[in-house]
Amino acid sequence: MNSKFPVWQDKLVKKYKFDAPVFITRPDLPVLSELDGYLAKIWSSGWVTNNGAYHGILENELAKYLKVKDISLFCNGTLALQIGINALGLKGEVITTPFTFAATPHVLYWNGIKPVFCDIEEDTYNIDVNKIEALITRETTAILPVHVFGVPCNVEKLASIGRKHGLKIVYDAAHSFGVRVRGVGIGNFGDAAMFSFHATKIFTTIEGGSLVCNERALKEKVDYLKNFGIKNEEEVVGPGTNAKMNEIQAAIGLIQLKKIDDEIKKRKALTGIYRRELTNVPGIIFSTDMDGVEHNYQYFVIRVVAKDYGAGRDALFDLLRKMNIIVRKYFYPLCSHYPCYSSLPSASPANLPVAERISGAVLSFPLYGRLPESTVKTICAIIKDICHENKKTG
Ligand code: T4K
Repeated sequence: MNSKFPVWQDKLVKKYKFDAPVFITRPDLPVLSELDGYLAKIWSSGWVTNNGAYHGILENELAKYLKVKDISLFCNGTLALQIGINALGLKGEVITTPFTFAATPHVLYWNGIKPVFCDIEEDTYNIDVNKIEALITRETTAILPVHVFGVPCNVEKLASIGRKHGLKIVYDAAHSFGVRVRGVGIGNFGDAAMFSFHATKIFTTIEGGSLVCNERALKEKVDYLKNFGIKNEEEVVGPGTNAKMNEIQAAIGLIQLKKIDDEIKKRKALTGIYRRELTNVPGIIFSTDMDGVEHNYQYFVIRVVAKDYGAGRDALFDLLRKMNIIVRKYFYPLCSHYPCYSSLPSASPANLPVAERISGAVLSFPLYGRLPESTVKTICAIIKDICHENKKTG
């Protein structure tokens, strides 16, 4: 425990400790009986994967919900992005953010592409559009921005940089299911966009993911590549892999889709409680809704400013963990710190001052539809009490 927290911490732990861990997320799984009808149909058809009936229905339903022309389904988001990048023929260098999950730079690595890390914006934590152009070289083929925590990137500026320099834009939209910018589904921006359907995401097929391609020819290609490159029984168009979504995943997706608006509504209400309760707590910073954006409330993330809160992020993390609140340091460490990337020139901390500072200060809090309001209120009371004790004890 950080020495900034003296003996009063034991009192707080005794007062507030939860009996069971409170996780940052929990999947809103369907009641088992809801699956029965779907499973019976899958069993009786004997068609369990490779473009089955539910797979087709889910593609159509998701395209409607996400307000995109069409969509391709995958066994996870990482392979969706990896295949999309492959299908676009990207090579050389791709500019991306270090403030993301490991999968983002890894999909570049698996395509033989060098990630070039760009610093992030102070307020959105997304790639800093004003720092991208300085990183463009003759080797640059694309930009891979992430809508971090579901907060949209500056899509207009990214599109104009892409046009000006002839670069593709591929979005890692893993966190952004259902987000709309001025009524436009977020998947419509860029050449392609990936949504993750992992168990930790607001819309889940347990493992799963999707790619929105903004050209029909690209969708056709990724659909072949996720199925070994097979076009038909006698034609293989390229060295594909196996990244298909199966029928059980698709059936779960169809059930989940019926509940998604309700899940977002509940998360919005809980986010409102966090925001109301934590306003005016010194040293606790969090984002608010953006004008013209329909948010999905995938995560609730705070930033701790140690000099104002009285202690830093790591001390708060340790104390909350003692209380069985399983907060997460998304995203720490930065991807640029991983041994596989740290020797890249762009990974130098001196090039990424904002990302370095923010990564050392962020903390993700429990947020999911069936999280009780009372738990959120208790967590906020704890954050305030800790601040109060910090001030008292100096
Ligand atoms: N790009 C970005 C920006 C991403 O954030 C991700 C994934 C991807 C790409 C790749 O998409 P996928 O290939 O995964 O579709 C988790 C997820 O595994 C990962 O999907 C996600 N991002 C990342 C942000 O979070 P971990 O290692 O933090 O997960 P884990 O196992 O610690 O789970 C977090 C919490 O979720 C647990 O404390 C409790 C809860 N949980 C988790 C699982 C697996 C459950 O309640 N039930 C579960 O089954 O990575």
